Amino acid sequence: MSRNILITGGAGFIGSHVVRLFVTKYPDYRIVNLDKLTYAGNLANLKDIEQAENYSFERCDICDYEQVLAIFRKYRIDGVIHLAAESHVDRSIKDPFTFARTNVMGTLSLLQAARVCWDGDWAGKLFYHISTDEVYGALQFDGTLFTETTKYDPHSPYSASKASSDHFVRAFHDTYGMPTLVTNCSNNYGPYQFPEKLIPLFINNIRHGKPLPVYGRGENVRDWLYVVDHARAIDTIFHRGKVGDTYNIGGFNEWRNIDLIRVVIRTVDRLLGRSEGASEHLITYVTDRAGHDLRYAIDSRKLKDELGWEPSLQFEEGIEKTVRWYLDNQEWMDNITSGEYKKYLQIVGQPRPVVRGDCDFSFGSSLFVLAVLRGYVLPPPLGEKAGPDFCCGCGASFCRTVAVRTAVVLQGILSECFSAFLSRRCFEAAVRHAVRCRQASPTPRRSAARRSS
Ligand code: NAD
Ligand code: TDX
Repeated sequence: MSRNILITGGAGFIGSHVVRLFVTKYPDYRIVNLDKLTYAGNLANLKDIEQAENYSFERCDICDYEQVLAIFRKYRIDGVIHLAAESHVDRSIKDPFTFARTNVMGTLSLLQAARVCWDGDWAGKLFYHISTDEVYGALQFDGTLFTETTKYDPHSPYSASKASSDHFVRAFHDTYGMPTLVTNCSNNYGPYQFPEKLIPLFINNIRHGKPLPVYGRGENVRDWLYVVDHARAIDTIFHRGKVGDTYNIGGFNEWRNIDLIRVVIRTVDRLLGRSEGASEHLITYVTDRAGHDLRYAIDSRKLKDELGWEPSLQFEEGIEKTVRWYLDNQEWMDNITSGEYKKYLQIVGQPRPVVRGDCDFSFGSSLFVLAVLRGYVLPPPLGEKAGPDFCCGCGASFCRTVAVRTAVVLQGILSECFSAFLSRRCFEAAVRHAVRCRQASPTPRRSAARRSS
């Protein structure tokens, strides 16, 4: 049967895999890729299929209702697979308006265009909306999983905007009878992902010997799915899913960020001919993401039981393929990490390294940080070299030197901070104590140099 399918966001990461699958698997279908080509949209992702006869591209903002309507009419669209979105949580924290505009208003504009165009003739029509597991909020470390009936509880502006768009899709089903489907998928990884997301960012940084910014303690858990398996699931659900229903898609593949990062490091090191783990020193703990969801994990048994879909790749195989792809496609990476992306990094700045209590951080250097926070004037070279952002990731020998010297110099403050430090046996707690003390009396009260002499 011939179909005219509109795929939005087809120049992005997941969208490009969906477009490729549909263009090659269904030569009778006309596949129209509608994409605004934001920083995340890249037509180079589709180089291999752009000449296919059944493929068309339309540059369009989904929020531009009139243009969307014209595209629906031009191609007599009868099916929509809607992926276009702002998709990066960190960006949503900086700029929530753009997320509400694209993800909520853009989805509404598409729904309304479909409603007007299809005009109540729903036979053979489908509006399939691609969503995320993040709408369900965060799980504890208790083995529970998100199911299709888990209550929505979004925490970031990104997930709030996706949750809102999911509600609009269901509202169009319930109110107008539009045939809709919603799927909520876990974290995807694989080729063509923009390198602001964890896995491609880290592969690129390891290659270039740049720091690997691990948010918080690296203990957050994500459930990873190879992107081609997500595209396969979308194909299955588009053709055989129950209209009006919701399906969760996941890999049953949970990883703590820090463990995943170590796997990525070992894989990149090996494929670059370095000794495995040689790049672990690049791990840099940084300030945590605001509202960072602790754990995501998807129960996709409904999809397996009803439609027979399962992930096809083991994680080790998927990561190996992914790392190889990024290493073999350095030009793709170089092209997108110049220009707009560089500007974005300048605007948001680099995450701040933080002092971590469980790393190789000695008692003396802890005292040093406390002293800086308390406003002591330190003797050179200590005062020049380090500040309150001082981090053990900056070099172990320097840490040790500082530790020994400051332990001597700063004995004077030991008694003041001793109880806070020892009673909690936690360096971060001691720093918080020092910050509170400093807020209470912000003026440096004496010079450590003078005291030590
Ligand atoms: P992406 O950021 O890589 O791609 C988004 C695409 O949408 C880009 O091509 C961009 O140009 C386009 N776009 C953005 N704003 C647009 C607008 N106003 N008009 C038209 N096009 C616009 O995103 P992705 O990771 O491929 O995610 C695709 C979809 O899947 C999103 O809806 C996302 O919420 C969802 N999702 C992603 C993941 C994941 O792990 N990446 C997991 C679950 C669900
Ligand atoms: O530099 C980093 N350091 C770090 O520790 C980055 C970019 C991320 N992280 C952490 C945050 C998360 O716990 O790694 C984890 C994964 O982060 P992202 O790749 O940004 O993904 P996440 O926030 O989990 O959201 C992703 O999955 C669900 C996609 O970006 C969403 O579009 C999708 O809906």
